[in-house]
Amino acid sequence: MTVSTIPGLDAAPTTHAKLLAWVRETAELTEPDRVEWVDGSPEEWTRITDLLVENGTFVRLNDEKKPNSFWCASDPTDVARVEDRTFICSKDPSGAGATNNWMDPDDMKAILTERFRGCMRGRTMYVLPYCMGPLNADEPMLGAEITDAPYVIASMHIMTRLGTKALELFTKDGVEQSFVPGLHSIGAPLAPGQADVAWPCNETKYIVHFPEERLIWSYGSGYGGNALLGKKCYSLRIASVKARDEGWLAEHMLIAKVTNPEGVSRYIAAAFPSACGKTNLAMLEPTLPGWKVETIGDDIAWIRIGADGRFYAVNPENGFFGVAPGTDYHTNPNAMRTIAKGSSIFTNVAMTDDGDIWWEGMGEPPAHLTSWKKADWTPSSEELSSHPNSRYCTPISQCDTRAPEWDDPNGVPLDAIFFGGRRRDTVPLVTEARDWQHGVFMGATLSSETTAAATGAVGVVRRDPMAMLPFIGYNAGDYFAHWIEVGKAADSAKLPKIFYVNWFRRDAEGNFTWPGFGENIRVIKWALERIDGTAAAIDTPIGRVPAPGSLDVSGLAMSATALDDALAVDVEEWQNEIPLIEEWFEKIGGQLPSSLKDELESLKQRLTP
Ligand code: SAT
Ligand code: MN
Repeated sequence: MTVSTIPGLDAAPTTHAKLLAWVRETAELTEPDRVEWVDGSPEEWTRITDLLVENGTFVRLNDEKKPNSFWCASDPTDVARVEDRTFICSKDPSGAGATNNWMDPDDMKAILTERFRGCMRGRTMYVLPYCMGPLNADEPMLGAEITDAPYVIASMHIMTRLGTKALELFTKDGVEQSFVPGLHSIGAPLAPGQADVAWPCNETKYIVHFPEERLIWSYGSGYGGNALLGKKCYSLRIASVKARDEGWLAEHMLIAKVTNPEGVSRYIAAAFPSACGKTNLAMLEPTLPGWKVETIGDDIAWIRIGADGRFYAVNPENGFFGVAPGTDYHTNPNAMRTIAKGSSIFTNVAMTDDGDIWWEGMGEPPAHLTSWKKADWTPSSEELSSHPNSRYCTPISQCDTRAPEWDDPNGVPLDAIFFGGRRRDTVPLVTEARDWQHGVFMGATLSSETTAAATGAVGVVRRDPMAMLPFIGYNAGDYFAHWIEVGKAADSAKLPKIFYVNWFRRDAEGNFTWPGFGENIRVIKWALERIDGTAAAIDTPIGRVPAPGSLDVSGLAMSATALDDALAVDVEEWQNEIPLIEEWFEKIGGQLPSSLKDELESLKQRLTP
């Protein structure tokens, strides 16, 4: 088929020359049956979700249980981000650094061009103009995704500002604006007459970033962060490079507004690895009377220094793509209320016989379910009903606890930054950094046990700096140096205080030492009181921890020993941690800032009896 005959190719609703040229070039390469421009309208949502139902990708849920919502089971091999198939193709390998997979950009393009050739045969090529962050930002952060997966369209309707309203900004004030192009294909062309499957994908996957060109190419997967290119690929990997060049931060952080009983509000950001409770914290229902938490974002924060020298954070997303298992009215009632309103997509959870959804952690299971593998499931089944990385995708606009300023283009001023991981030992419930540099050291050495959010073994301790290990779009050593620099560029008196938390510490019997969830407000309260100067702390070799009696445990059924276990700084455990940090810093190599080596040396000294 010659290109000019591809239906829809010439029906572009924009005059943006670069966008048009890229769409044409991509159609020539991928040879789709037709081209469609996505407009983001409610009518389009209906049309695309109907199409997904017709294709067998979606099952419409019972309107009385979950209105306008859909159940979806992916191919069992396409269930999470693929970190070993994710590449940063900078011109020089040192641009990617030790924590990223690297390939020469020309070599990668040669390989992938052959993969993309003809890869959309028998399918529709969709063009999705979108904006990350508010449309009325001074510099709207534009992107365009080309995809052959209607699942991506439905998901991006929820997760981004999608379609016409974004496309208009491409030619704002008559000037062609820059945008991040993202080419995505599931890599499953259809021969004439070939029947499709419910979740087409390719066994070979590539998630590729060209940082100098601000370009994304993704092949072979239809799932989450591999396919919704506005999320991790743009808003973290590419944005982190842009942020480095422009003096700001693109981080894997939730943003929340916390108001105390006196009515004083503060804003916090918190970085935790995927599937370690960011969404739960962002929507936390405090157990302490009079406290209130409102949600601004649950996964990504873009942090810029304002004219007043403070840090201001914006959530680039428009929806939540949260881990489903473990979410219920006890752990995250606000997420449950948000999805109860409908207009949501549920991927790889179980479906009930009456057309609702179910997953592990929701209490007593029904007598029969359809599992995420589309098999009959009963409570006696050996396998889980839902994949551990199954997800709900739901609009922020439905979240009752969203803060009114959640989409303020200027962002919200940050008073505190929390780093946290999942560690059964060593890391206490909360530690306050002595200063910015020490806080950057805490972030740079953050460790966590791996989760099901990425393919590979679960429960293995790894360093996950600032919870950004899979998302730093450049050399991790340069990234740490950038953190130090950004701290210097801000007003030092207004820098957010940095804290390191661990909700997941266990006692000798393997029980969690801290109840977590809504009780985490107690730790946030202590941190905010530290900022106010009203809570006491004691110095330890690793930082400041709550002085006896300063952490509010009123009304909490918790033994004094359990609290001690949660807060303890065990010098021996930390001495054992040192070689791991040394090994990690070795790995980072020559770009590691000397100030972080100094931090390590002084930590070692403080731990020496
Ligand atoms: O698959 S996603 O990258 O969108 C989810 C996550 O890992 O946080
Ligand atoms: Mn995430």
